[in-house]
Amino acid sequence: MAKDHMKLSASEYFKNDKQAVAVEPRAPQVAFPLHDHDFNEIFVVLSGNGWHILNDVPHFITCGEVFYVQAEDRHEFADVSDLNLINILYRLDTYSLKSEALDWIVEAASVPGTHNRHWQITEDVLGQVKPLTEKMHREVAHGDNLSRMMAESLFAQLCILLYRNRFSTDTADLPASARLGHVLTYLRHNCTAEIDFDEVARRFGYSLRNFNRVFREATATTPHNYLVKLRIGEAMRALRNTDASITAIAFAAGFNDSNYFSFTFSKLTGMTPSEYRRLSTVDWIAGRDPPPEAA
Ligand code: RM4
Ligand code: NI
Repeated sequence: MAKDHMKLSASEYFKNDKQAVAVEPRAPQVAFPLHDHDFNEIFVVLSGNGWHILNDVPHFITCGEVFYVQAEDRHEFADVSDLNLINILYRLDTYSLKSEALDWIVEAASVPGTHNRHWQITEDVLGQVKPLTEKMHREVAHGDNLSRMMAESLFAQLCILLYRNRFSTDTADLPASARLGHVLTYLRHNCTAEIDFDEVARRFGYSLRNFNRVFREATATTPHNYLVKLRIGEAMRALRNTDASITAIAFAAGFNDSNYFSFTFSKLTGMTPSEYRRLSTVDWIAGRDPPPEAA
């Protein structure tokens, strides 16, 4: 059952008909109801956390995560906490300086799977993204032809930067500030396994205290709460896509007690796992905005 959703139009966000790129800093990104667009988006999370639900699939997102969202994708932001992101909007019909890196991003996104339109960049790359997008933002504001070209070329650079850094590298030689992104990737890919944070901190070169502090500053949550949300996200996907038993799903998601799983699940979503399973749309997040009026 398709749920009502808004359709955002380029005319509201692009300065003029010719412009191919728009920059929307979201500091904060507030909860934003289900919508699609007639333009595409690439957004980068700068800090904080929240749920990003993309085509009905919930992702608990934090700092350094990059999402590529196509015009016809339906998505929303919910249950956000100090979520801070930069959203780059673009459209292909007027984009004259098209770069190959964008083609690769688009191509990767067309391969089915959770990680193909979603990846992690490290703090040092984030440090390069910020000035680039700020500059883009200033150029976009002018609206003349040269600024438009400049904005497009900066956008090409951004695509190259994001694409070049989407695959994990060896973390051993990275400075401390650049390691957190790898921790987050590691947790996302291993969240269903048993995780010992002492060991994770050590593995990525932090003392436990320093680890907790750095983690909190970047994500506005604790490592433990982050892990629980990742596991709940896994369980939600399994509840929607399989008919495995709740107990089996709880264990597969990394919980070792199915009562504790159901308790945590209900606390977070306001409904039991089986109630959630029966829902065909994502009405579950406490405090989410009511669906928009149909246009
Ligand atoms: C919203 C949110 C949406 C985007 C619009 C333009 O705050 O970031 O994803 O489509 O802005
Ligand atoms: Ni959007």
